[in-house]
Amino acid sequence: MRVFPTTVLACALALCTPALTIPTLPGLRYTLATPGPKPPAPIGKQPAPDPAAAIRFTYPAPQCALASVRIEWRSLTIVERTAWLGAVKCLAKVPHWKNLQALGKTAGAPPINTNSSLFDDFSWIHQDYASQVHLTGFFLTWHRWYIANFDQALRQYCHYAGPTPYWDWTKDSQDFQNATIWADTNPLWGLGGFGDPKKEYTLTTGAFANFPVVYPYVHNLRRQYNPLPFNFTFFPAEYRTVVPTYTFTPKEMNYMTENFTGNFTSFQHYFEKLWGAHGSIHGLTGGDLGGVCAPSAPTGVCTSNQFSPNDPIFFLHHANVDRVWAAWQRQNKANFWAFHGGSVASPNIFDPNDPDGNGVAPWLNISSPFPTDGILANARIADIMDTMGGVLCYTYDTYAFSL
Ligand SMILES: *[C@@H]1O[C@H](CO)[C@@H](O)[C@H](O)[C@H]1NC(C)=O
Ligand SMILES: *[C@@H]1O[C@H](CO)[C@@H](O)[C@H](O)[C@H]1NC(C)=O
Ligand SMILES: *[C@@H]1O[C@H](CO)[C@@H](O)[C@H](O)[C@H]1NC(C)=O
Ligand SMILES: *[C@@H]1O[C@H](CO)[C@@H](O)[C@H](O)[C@H]1NC(C)=O
Ligand SMILES: *[C@@H]1O[C@H](CO)[C@@H](O)[C@H](O)[C@H]1NC(C)=O
Ligand SMILES: *[C@@H]1O[C@H](CO)[C@@H](O)[C@H](O)[C@H]1NC(C)=O
Ligand SMILES: [Cu+2]
Repeated sequence: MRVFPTTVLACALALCTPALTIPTLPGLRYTLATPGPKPPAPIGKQPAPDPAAAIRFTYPAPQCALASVRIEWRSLTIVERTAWLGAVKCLAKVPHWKNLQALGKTAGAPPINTNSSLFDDFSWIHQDYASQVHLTGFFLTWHRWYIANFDQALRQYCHYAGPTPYWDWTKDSQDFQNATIWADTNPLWGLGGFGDPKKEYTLTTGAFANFPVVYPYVHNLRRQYNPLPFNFTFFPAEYRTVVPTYTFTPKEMNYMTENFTGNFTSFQHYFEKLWGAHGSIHGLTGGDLGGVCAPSAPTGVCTSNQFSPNDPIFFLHHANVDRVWAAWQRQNKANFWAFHGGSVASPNIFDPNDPDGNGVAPWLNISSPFPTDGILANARIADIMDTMGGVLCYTYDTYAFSL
């Protein structure tokens, strides 16, 4: 249900000036205004914006008196859905950012394709930094910053002024294949369904029908439902039979947000472990979101499986990952500023209680700067811990989970 007037929703990130009070959010179990103690060390002034960056935020951030409200995709109006999908397609026409730098150097990342778009650049930096931003202290933190930058790019380059959407996949946990998220095939306001089996599962419905992407090779966007994404030899036998839809039910999200108190490492690890909720959404959706190449892909180009942001639904998926983290942060004061993590991925990826589950030394800390590849705006972990402070100014319409 939509509960906020459009004028409030249209108040884009960093553009809010009116000193209105935040409305009471129905279904909200947590208190927004009590983020608990600030981090122990003062974080000082905001870093200067990088003049070479493509994406710009206002530094220092304005006081977050009125946060923009992120809304579930299916609660957006048709006009808002059309505008968001149009803005993403616009970003795919904005030329490649020429100052993009290959700083991440994850093995297998494809070379930069200069005949591409700013949209493709976002997909590329995820591949370039894949080994630094997964299974490390940068998983939740960097992805929060990454999707905020994508959102800002839609506003900065494509004049998007509507709410930032998220995909509450708990609502689709009963029957993922035939979920309502896939049901809208309208070319203007639909996300489309799964791809056409006769065309290697290329998407032929919705706004992204035949949507061209360039990584890891030039192809059109694919989605191929895969009910058992962990049933292959990479996984130890005990994980191959995990039923993915059980990992992202409302009950599971309540379990996650109500446990792991003060323990950022164990919370993130439970969420990000390869057979967990985050991975299940990638794997079940398959195709580009699952990091899977088509059988007809040229030999030798599929050296990375980290091109999942090719599918714009990535940004709706990760906004919900972000929402679950934000819900956990709001559950207990001990959670709000909790951060711990390494810069190198844990070697024990199949340990269900891996104490190194979010990385090993060299350690990250609350002042660690995000990797940007020269395209994202500069910020440090401390600047994004509070979605309504630092450089951010947003909240979610609800932090509750229900079918
Ligand atoms: C550039 O990319 C577009 C879209 O992928 C493609 O249609 C076009 O042929 C490419 N041009 C060159 C010179 O590669
Ligand atoms: C879900 O959709 C698929 C493909 O359209 C269909 O084959 C299948 O029978 C449906 N399953 C259910 C439970 O409705
Ligand atoms: C998992 O994969 C194996 C090997 O391909 C297959 O024999 C088995 O039937 C699969 N399990 C399920 C539940 O489909
Ligand atoms: C974990 O979550 C469950 C269900 O949400 C709750 O009943 C339980 O008390 C929690 N456990 C701890 C140790 O907080
Ligand atoms: C967090 O939980 C993990 C796994 O249960 C445990 O090994 C670790 O000691 C905990 N860390 C803290 C700081 O309590
Ligand atoms: C925090 O981590 C960064 C690297 O991410 C490092 O350069 C810095 O020295 C660390 N600061 C402290 C206080 O340990
Ligand atoms: Cu990622």
